Amino acid sequence: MNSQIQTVADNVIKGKSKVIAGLVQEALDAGCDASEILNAMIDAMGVVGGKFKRNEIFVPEMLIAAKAMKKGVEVLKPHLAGDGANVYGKMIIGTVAGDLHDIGKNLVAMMIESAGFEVIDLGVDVPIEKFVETIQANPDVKIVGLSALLTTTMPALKDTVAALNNADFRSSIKVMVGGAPITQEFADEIGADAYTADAASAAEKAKELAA
Ligand code: B1M
Repeated sequence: MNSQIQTVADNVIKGKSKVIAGLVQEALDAGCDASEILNAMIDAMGVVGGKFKRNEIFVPEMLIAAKAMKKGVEVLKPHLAGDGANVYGKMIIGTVAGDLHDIGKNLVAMMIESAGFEVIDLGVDVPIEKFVETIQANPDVKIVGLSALLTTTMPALKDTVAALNNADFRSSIKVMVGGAPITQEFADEIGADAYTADAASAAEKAKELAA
């Protein structure tokens, strides 16, 4: 890995949110590819997760690493996003009830927006009713994206999809799911229309579903 990109990744792991924007900008100025920087930052969060699992760090350290990652993504955003022209229609996205993880969901929202959707981001810990109300208030919505990062919130994902599947608007929307513990098998089991493993493939799939 290029040493500047490595420095960005190291500083995400250390949670150096004050310097990260400058480091990302320096890497971009030196000609580093924005997607490569992003992938290194995503891998860095994986390293953070591994350290947490091994009890080498705790929740506060995960939180400051997440803050650093977000600051870095802000600088990358204009370099990753397309022109954002709304050609595919509207999408609603959120992290399911009980789950506070939003970095992956934000990346998915960003990629889908830049692929040509108008994105309504409901944030994290989103109750089922909020998804339903927002879809009812936006009858032109084409896709609903649900993110879950914890094995303990997979049931909330299942319940949210079930509520959408039983709603009278079901035939007018497509339901996409994702997040680290989610698999194609689980998505099929709970009756979602699509599962994707990462933000770039989520954007591709969204275009396919909206076409
Ligand atoms: Co938490 N956490 N966390 N955490 N955290 C994990 C997920 C964990 C794997 C760490 C570990 O143990 N190794 C573990 C879950 C274990 C499990 O479920 N079996 C865990 C835990 C246990 C917890 C707490 C329970 C810890 C505690 O309190 N004891 C707690 C739960 C809080 C809650 O949600 N109720 C908790 C809290 C937190 C913080 C708040 C401190 C912080 C989140 C801050 C934030 O998001 N604003 C945090 C973090 C940072 C992590 C790790 C380290 C990093 C997550 C991340 O941002 N990854 C994570 C470890 C890991 O992932 N290896 C971990 C980078 C991001 C780009 O990837 O989110 O996977 P990801 O998104 C990807 C894909 O999954 C996919 O595309 C994205 C981009 O390519 N994707 C979709 C995501 N959503 C999609 C939707 C789609 C399609 C694709 O369609 C709609």
